[in-house]
Amino acid sequence: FTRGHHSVGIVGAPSWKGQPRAGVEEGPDLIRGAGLVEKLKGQGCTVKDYGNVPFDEVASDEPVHGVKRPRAVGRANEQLSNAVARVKRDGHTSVMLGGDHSLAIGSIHGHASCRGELSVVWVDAHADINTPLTSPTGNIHGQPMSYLIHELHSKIPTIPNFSWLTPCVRAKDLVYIGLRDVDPGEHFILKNLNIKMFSMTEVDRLGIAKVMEQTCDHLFSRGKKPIHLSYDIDALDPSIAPATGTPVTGGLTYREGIYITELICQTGLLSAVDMVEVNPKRGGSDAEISSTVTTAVDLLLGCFGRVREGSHPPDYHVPKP
Ligand code: HAR
Ligand code: MN
Ligand code: MN
Repeated sequence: FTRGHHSVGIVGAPSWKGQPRAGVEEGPDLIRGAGLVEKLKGQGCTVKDYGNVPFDEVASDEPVHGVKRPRAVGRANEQLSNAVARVKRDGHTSVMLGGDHSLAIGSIHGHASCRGELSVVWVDAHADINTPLTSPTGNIHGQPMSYLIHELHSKIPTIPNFSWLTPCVRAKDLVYIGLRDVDPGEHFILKNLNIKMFSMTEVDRLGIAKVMEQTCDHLFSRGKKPIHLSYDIDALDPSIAPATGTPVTGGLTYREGIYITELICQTGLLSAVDMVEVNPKRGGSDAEISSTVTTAVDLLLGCFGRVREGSHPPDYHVPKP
């Protein structure tokens, strides 16, 4: 009863194989354990939890073109794409809880398979647009956007278990917010494809309100498409969200992070959200873990109508004495 009624479908994606650090597969259950479903219901949402995707085991998975664990990540994303497509077919806004950010491949593909052309808002310290051949690490969580962008299709080599995947996002339909750790190959791609980006420098220069205004102007200039918000918790400053695999100093404040979700919610076009890279094993204390998880939950609540001024049901009456 805050900003209209939202119907939310939750998909857990407990996989870590797009990067080397154990623990990120605990993200989905941790975020649920912090009361996500109850809190969404408490703000007037209808919620269906589809549970965790039962990812297949992959026996042997040697690197290909430098890409690490390609078969497991490819198969997991195929399964996740099908799970997200089901949530969209059922008429919900999809919430994918990661897991590492390689899972955006399946989440965005499954979303696009039902809704067609999308706008993608990628909130992250990193651009995650390395191709397998520009990647300095071989970790697929640094590569998902390169697999999804039409304009990069010819630069992607054949990788086992990715043959199901076809590009589904146009470079002009992608906006980055929060960047502050971008590799040379990624920077070349961003500039070459003229991809809209608001690095932390632009957040400092413009303020988050103008960043969101310009994000909406850019995305809506060629018509309104369903929005896929892919939120990497490491976009936030490590002082608020320290429990993550690759923290980078100088990030978004809690308030900037929340403001992004409030504005995306207000567009009325939010159709799918990813919340990824929460890793309790990277937290230095219980307080660091809980600050990270609580922030992830608060960002999701902001996506679905929570406003900081407060709210009340339409039939509210002040009790008479
Ligand atoms: N750019 C680096 C790479 O390609 C690091 C990317 C990593 N980390 C993330 N993604 N959490 O947002 O490996
Ligand atoms: Mn990321
Ligand atoms: Mn990141």
